[in-house]
This record gives sequence, structure tokens and C-alpha cells, in this order.
Amino acid sequence: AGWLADETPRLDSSVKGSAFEPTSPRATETVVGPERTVDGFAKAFLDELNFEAGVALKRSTTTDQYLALARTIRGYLMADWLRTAERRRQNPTKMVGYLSAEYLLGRQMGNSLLATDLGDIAEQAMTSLGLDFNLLRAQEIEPGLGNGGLGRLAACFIDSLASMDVPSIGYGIRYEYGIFRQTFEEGRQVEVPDAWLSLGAPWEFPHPDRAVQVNFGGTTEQYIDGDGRTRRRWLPAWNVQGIPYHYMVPGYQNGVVNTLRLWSARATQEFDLKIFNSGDYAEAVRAQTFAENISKVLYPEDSTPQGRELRLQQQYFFVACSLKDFIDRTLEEDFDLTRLDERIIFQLNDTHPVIAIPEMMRLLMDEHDMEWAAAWEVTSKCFAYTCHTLLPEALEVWPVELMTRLLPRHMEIIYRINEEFLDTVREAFPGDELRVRRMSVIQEHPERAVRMANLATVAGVKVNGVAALHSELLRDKLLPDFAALWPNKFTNVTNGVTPRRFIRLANQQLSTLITDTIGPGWETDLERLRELEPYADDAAFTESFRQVKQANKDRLRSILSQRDGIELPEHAMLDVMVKRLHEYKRQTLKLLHIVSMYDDITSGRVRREDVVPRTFVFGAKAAPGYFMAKEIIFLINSVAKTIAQDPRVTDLMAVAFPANYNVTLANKLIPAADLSEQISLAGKEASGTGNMKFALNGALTIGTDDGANVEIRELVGDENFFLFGMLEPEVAALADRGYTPSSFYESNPALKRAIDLLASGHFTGGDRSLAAPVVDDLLYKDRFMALADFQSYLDAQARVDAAYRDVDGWTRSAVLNVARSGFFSSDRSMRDYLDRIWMPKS
Ligand code: HBZ
Repeated sequence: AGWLADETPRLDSSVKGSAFEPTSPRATETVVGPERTVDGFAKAFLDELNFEAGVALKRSTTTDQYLALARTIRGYLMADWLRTAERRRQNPTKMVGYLSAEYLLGRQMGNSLLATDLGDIAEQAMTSLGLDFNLLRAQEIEPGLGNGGLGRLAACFIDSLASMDVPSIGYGIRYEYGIFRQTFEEGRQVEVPDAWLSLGAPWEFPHPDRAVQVNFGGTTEQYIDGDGRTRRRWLPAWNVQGIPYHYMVPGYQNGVVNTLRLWSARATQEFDLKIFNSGDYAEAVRAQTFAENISKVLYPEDSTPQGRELRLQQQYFFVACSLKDFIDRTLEEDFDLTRLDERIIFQLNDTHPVIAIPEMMRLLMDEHDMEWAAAWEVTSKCFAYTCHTLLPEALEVWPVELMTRLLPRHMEIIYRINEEFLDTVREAFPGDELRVRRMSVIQEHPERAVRMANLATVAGVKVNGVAALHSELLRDKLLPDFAALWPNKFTNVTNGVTPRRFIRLANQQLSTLITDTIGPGWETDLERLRELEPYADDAAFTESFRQVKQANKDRLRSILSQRDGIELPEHAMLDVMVKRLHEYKRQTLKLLHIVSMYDDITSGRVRREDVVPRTFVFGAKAAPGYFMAKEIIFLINSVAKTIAQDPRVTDLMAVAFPANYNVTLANKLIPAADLSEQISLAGKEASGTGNMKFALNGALTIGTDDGANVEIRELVGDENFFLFGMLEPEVAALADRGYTPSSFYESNPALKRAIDLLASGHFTGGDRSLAAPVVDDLLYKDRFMALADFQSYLDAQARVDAAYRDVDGWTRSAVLNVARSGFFSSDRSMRDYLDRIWMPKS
């Protein structure tokens, strides 16, 4: 990347005084949206179609109509958006800056209609124009700018912050390609690029006029400033521009619209021109492509960071844009930066944005003339860090060599932060050099590298895990040395999900039933679901509740039939496992249960009339480079196919694996589920959030004592939750003793039969080698102890069958799951962040 090496370094990367600065306004404007009537909506829609898109209704395509509909809805949010922004400018208070490399937003149209309460008007307006409203809604490609739980959590959080009117802004990356589209070819995952912008992007507002420059590479040097002080500065080698794209984040029917600001990379124009003028047109275009690669694609690895240069470029890119945006444009002009913490707290969504810490130091010192001590004083009050994992291999480390090459000034700053930090450690624990090495921000082996979690913990005001158990293990097992030094830095905020998208939008019938029963308002006060408890024994209510579940199942059957050509039986327990494909989540354990059930039926070991018919649904994407995860997908598809073709079992079991599980599909699947599978090895799933969505939609959980399952079980009650498996301390003890999976195989006949049948090639067209990668791993490694938990899982599944046969008992439990899960609203999570991290009282 030396193509800018001979460019004169530009230390001043600000574009102040550009077109961004508003010219002094004279008129006071009142922004009024279109009229909230069917005619008003229809007129606004036609205006969009005719005057913005330049298309006549009778010549318009479905895409034209979808785009015009989206822009029309957007128009209704505009006045609230401008008013929210102005109100915040007039009354500057401390803000939350949510820094996240991922936002898994899901479709925008339904959510915008819900926020504005325009659903009925919009539908009638479309009908009045002879258009199919639902067909138009189905055109939207969801922005899949995230991998899984972490990205979806960010989306839930900004929804809650807007619904609670918390002054906040989300910062992230506008990937041109989001999470890949998953297809199956002969049962194997094939990834297709997600061209989510291809139809046009009606929900975003590009602001190329507000570009921010971001520097990379080069060297640093010492110099004497005008006051005779010795200082250091960065002489970068190349740069790109960040173009902000604004997205509306509407609160739920409260007149608040916050902003999500996503950055897109462009080549720096002056630079292009320079090469262009030198006559090398091809080189100019190449340079442009190079720059734009930075925001081109979301990395689809969700737990094994590959340490790729482009990934670090992405992280620094969006963080540098965001900090600059906040300081130069959001903060009042001439604000005293030594008091920055009175205006902002940046929440770091995992380690991905942690490079923001040295960047803030650099900005304050190199660009705002602050001394180290003052800069550190304020920087160490402006960030808080959320950890989302417990797997050591998931913690990001960046090789010093790479960091020095890409961000030399930041590397210097990190060294100094570390030096001062290690002095503190030595003072607190004299003579304990082993501890010093463990805690250092720099690891020495296997290569010198920056430990981003350590950096975040050193600089952050707080460090939090995402469920009670996880926060405990984070403090006591992952970062115990830090907890010994700073016990009060560690806290917990249990995750939550937005009830707007995951109940109101996803499950309209349940929402209506709830509102009819306890009245409106529960959508923003989810603990009110408790008021449903007495109805768990009310015959009329439980009958309606069952009907809602059945209607959701019927809808799912028709969706899967249309979408994937999967035909599901009408009456069967719907048993669902949807989440990223990961060994620790143990989709293989689910598969062993299915194979075992199949074997029991086909071998006549159980009587057919004793079998509770089940439909198993999987949804899971595997990271493209994760070999074992892809083999597991292949094996699930192989089992599904064999079962579908075996007349001995088709009336009793079916396995569906619709491709490309995403937020849109989750919204159809979760409301239909009877049973929610949350079966990770205890101590490995930080929280889970799917588990919360299922409980809130009246599915019962079969789960381990892991992540937020623990809290779900505590709240809904043991008798309404199917617990199985080792507890975390038992897992740790077994690992210490030495785990031998084959001993479980040898000593458990049911397990042996299931594994032997898988290994036999029965599900893989007689080819044993096709099942071997998964089977051999289970028998000889089984890092996540699926075999050790197998019997306990089978026993719990037997309890599930028995419970399901008791229709009234099951419905009662399902109702109680809904009634007692209000705690899992992301509104509550936001209150906890406010109380414990962002605005603590003391
Ligand atoms: O974050 C998940 C946890 O596995 C899950 O337990 C938790 O509920 C959820 C929200 O806190 N973690 C992720 O989803 N992680 C990622 O998606 C990821 C993405 C890129 C990475 C690393 C992890 O480089």
C-alpha cells in the first residue's frame, strides 16, 4: 500500500469550513410530513413515484413501487427526525455513542410502519391504487450488516434507546456486501454475495459533502512545536475518505427518531486527481478500488478472528470517522475537551472498535494540543467495554508488526498506555512478574501482538459481560488478574431483545391477544406481561393462545413451502434450533437426538403410537472457512433428506433446514416454535438472545445451564423449562480430569447406536467417508462434550414428549414463559447500562 508514500503528509485531516458548515439560517422552518390519511398517503406515494423516481404508476415495476413506498413512509418520519436532532442540539447533554462494527437490522419497512402507526393507512392507500401491499413489503432485502447475536444486539439496543428517548447515536460500517446469502448445493453450503443495495437504498441518506479523512501507514517523528515543546506526530502514507450514510432509528410511537451513522470508504479525491493528471488512468482507478475495499464486505467469521489487515483497516476506519464526527460536528463548537466525558460515553461492542482508545488519545494530544496526563484522564472516562465471548481463541489480538505498519502512532500510544499500566500492576503486586506478563496489553508469544481485550479493560470505565453467568466467568476465569486489581470495574448487563420487532411485528396475533387481555402499553413496559399470569389457567385465554400458535405454525408451513419447497406435516411439535453453526452450540447433539429417534422408530424399539410427532427445524450459517461447521451442515441436510424419503418415519418426524437463516426468517420461525433448543456446553454461550425471543413467543426451552438460559429458567420456573447437561463447574472438572468421548460411546448403548448409524453411511448414500469428519471428531475430540451430555439430553427430550402430550399443561407453561420473560426486553438492558455504566448515580 505504498501508493501514497510520496504524498505530502496532511496532519490536518479536518474538513471544517467545508460545505458541511450550515450557512447562517434566517427562516425558521416547520417541517410537516404528509397528511396521515389514506388519500394523503396515496398522494405522497404518487409524488415519490412520479416526481422523485420519474415513473408513471401504470408503467412502474414492483421495485419502483417498493422504493416509492419506502420513501413515502420515510417522509412521515422526517419531521420527528429533524425535531429530535434540533432538540438535542438545543439542550446538549451526555450522549451514548454506540460503537459497533455490526448492525444486523432486519427489514426496515415493517418497523417504520409500526413506529409511525401507519400500517393500516399504508395498506389501504396501496389497495386504493390497486397495489398488493404485502407483495411490496416482500421486496425489501434486509440489511444484513452483522453476523449473528452481537450484530442483532446492537440493532435491538438502538431501537430501545430511541424508544426510551435516550440521547444516543450508533456508529458503524456501511458494508456494500453484508453477511453472505447461504444456498445449499447437494446439501453443502455455498455462499453467494449479498448485494443488498442492488435494488436501491431507500432507507439511507448519503452525505458525501460531510466526508471525513482517515489516514493510514507511514511513520512518526519528533518535532518542536511553536511553544518550544517536544512533541510527536504522525506522517501518514495514505488516506481514504469516510462518507457518512444516515439511517433513521425511530422510537416506538413516541415522536423520537435517532440516528445510525454508517461509514462508507471512498478514495480521496485530490489523490485520484494527482495520479489521473499524471496520465495513469488505470492506476487512478486501481487506487480508488483499493480505498473502497475497506467497506466492501462484512467479515463472516464470528468467532475466530483471522487477524487480517483489511479487518484492522475496517475497524480503524469507522472508529476514526466516528470520533472525528463526534468531536468536530456533534459537540458544541469550542467545547472544553478536558470535560469530554460530560458529553459522551462510547460503548465498545466487543473489541472490534477498541482502537478508538488510542485514536482518542491521538486526537486529544496531536490534534488538540493536550498533554498525555490530561488526555488519559479524560479518555479513561469516555469508554466502556462489552465482552461477548468466553472462548479464548475468539479474543482479538493484532500483531505488533501489522499495527506498526498500519497505525504507527497508535502503536506508540498503546506502548505508553501499557508502560504506565504495568507500573500500576507492579505497584499493586510487587515482584509478581508472571502476573505482569499475563496482564500486559502486549503478548510476546507466539508473536508480539496487542491484546485488544486487555487494552479495553485498562482504559474502560467498566467491563461488562452479557448475562449473569457470563459476567461472573468473565471476571473470575477470563480476566481474573484485572478483577483482582479493579474489582469494581466489572459488572453485568444481561442482554435483551426489542419487543417491538420480536413480538409486535413478528407475532401480531399474540400481540393482539395480549393487548385484548391486559390493555395496551406492554410494548414499552414489558414487565407488564406479568399481568398475563392469572390467564395461564383461563380456559378461554389458553384456547386463544393455542389458536395463535397454530396459526403461526400454519403460516410457517406455507412460507417454507413457497420459499424452500419444504412440505411439513400439519400437526407435530415444532422443535427449532436457529443460530450460527458452531461446535460449542452443539448442533451435533441435536442431530444425535434426531438420529436416535429415527433409530428407535425404524428398529421398532418404540411403539409408533408412543411417539410424539416432531418437526425439527434448523437455521444456521457457517463461517465460510470453518471446515467442521460446514461438514455438520452437510450431515444435517443428509439426515433430513434420508428421513424425508423413508416411509417408515415420515408420519412421525421431519427435518427442515431452510437456507439463509436471517432476521426476516427468524420473525416467521420463532412465533411458530413449540420448543426452543439452547443446548450449548455450559460456560461457552455468553448469553444467547434467540433463547429470549422464543420464550417471549411462548416456546418452552430445552437448555443447558448456560448464558441467559440460567436467568430464563429462574424467571419462568423449573417446571416450565427443560434443563439438562453438566453445570459449568462439572464441565471444568471433567476437562481437568481429562475427557475421553469414546468412553461415553462405549458405555451408552443408545449413543453407540446413533453414532454407528451415522457412521454407517446410512444417511450419506452408503458412503461412510462423508460422515467421517463429524463422527471422528465426536469420537476422538469432541471439544464441547456433546457425548458427555447426550444421555441427559435424551432424558430431557423424553420429559418434553410427556409434557407435550398434556396439551393443557403445555399451554399453561407456554403462557407462563411469555408472562415471566418481560425482563428480557432490551429496554431493561438499556436501563441497566444507564444505571451501571453510562450514568451511575455515585
Ligand atoms: O453475542 C454473541 C454471543 O455468542 C452470544 O452468546 C450473545 O448473546 C451475543 C450478544 O451478546 N457473539 C457474537 O455474535 N459474536 C459475533 O458475531 C462476532 C462477530 C465478529 C467477530 C467475533 C464475534 O470477529
